Amino acid sequence: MKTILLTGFEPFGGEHNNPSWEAVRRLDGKHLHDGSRIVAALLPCAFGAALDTLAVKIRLVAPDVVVCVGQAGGRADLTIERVAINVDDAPMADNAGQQPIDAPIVANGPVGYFATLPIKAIVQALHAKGIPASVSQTAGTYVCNHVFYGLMHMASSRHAIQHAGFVHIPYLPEQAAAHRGAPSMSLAMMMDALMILLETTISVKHDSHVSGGSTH
Ligand code: PCA
Repeated sequence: MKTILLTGFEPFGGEHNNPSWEAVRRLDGKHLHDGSRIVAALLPCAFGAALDTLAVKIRLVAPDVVVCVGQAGGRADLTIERVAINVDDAPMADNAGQQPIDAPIVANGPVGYFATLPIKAIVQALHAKGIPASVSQTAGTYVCNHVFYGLMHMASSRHAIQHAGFVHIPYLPEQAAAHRGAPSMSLAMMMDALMILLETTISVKHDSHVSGGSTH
């Protein structure tokens, strides 16, 4: 039985809600098939503060698995992030009014970290349930990548964390209605997808050797 820390973000960029928190908060206290328990936490959409909050939660919850979830408006499917990079380059101010440009997240830290989730097996498990999903080769350079990199940096020295990674999810239908032509996914499907992702993470011993790559 494991403890899973699952985080979502507060709304940003003028949105009224953030699908990541809407989905994650509804999974708080839920159990996986083996009895592992989910603990949900909300992160501010702010450089620095988001990682401070995550660090406090990790200390309090002592999780075996940490998965952070964020909104990627415009993406059409659930994207399992492969790699976090050591740079903040914000295309817009965060919720605290900060807009770092080309700043390292961890001074002298490694250029990048790979997620320690079975990203290919997760995509396969989601497809098997009819849920659109793919591996993503970039989590961007905004607050989500910042949190992903900071999480992997913490996990690299906290060996109790067996798996850690990041997932981007599309807009909710009600958000897409305000962004003409933008793709969306229902809240129920997002919640199912996150449960499948976690079940796969704790049950798969070796990730699938299938391509999740792209040419761009
Ligand atoms: N998405 C943003 C930050 C918070 C969120 O939900 C991002 O992709 O960086």
